[in-house]
Amino acid sequence: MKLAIMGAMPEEIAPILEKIGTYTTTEFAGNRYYEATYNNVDLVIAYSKIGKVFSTLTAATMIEHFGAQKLLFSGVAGAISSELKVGDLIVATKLSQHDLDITAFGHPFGYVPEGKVFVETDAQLLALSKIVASEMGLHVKEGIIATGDQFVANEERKNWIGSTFGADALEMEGGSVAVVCDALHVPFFILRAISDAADMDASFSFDAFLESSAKISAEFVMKMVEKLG
Ligand code: 3QA
Repeated sequence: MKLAIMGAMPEEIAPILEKIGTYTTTEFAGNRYYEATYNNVDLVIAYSKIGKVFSTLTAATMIEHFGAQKLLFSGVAGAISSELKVGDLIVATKLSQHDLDITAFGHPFGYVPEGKVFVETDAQLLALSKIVASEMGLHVKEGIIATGDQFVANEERKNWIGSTFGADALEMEGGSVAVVCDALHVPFFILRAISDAADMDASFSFDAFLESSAKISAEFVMKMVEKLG
């Protein structure tokens, strides 16, 4: 089985590469892809660069060029739900694109013809994450993640995303990765550790906690990889 592990920023995959130790590096379409075998699982690992377009390119490349059969995303997110504090983990049950807007034609936010507002994640990977969470003695929230090409640092925008999509957290890649995996029938899993609250202090909180939260997410994902072997 070949498994893809992706992040958006270098910091999001650094702890994973460190844990794996040795890997080969291949350049493809403007990104570096790292390949290794870990616990009998063939891995392809990459960070996409920030946003929906780059993450779409990377997810599609991992599947179509590198042959990944499952995909796990590890990274950080801004919290919408007041339950979520810096360092807390959230697993997406489904994802939407909060900046996709053809409402002028009477469609709901996040919808385009032949698409869907929400893309659901894989039930088996979700179930596996529950086992890993209990083994690690961690509380992992399951919830809706909203994705858009915006770093949200605004209470009003954050609350709008929360009420429009019922979202618990927001970020900039999960929703596009979900579309790719859904279309290509590749089971996928989106995990994020909170780095900020998407409010006026978000950029400071993000800078302070990117590394530590990315590490929390990466450690959890690697425990899942161990179970998939
Ligand atoms: C933010 C990263 C992008 O990949 C999405 C982090 C955490 N908090 C968020 C928020 N709004 C939207 N997304 C997030 N990731 C990129 S901008 C910082 C770039 O620094 C999730 C996320 N509030 C580069 C240094 O100049």
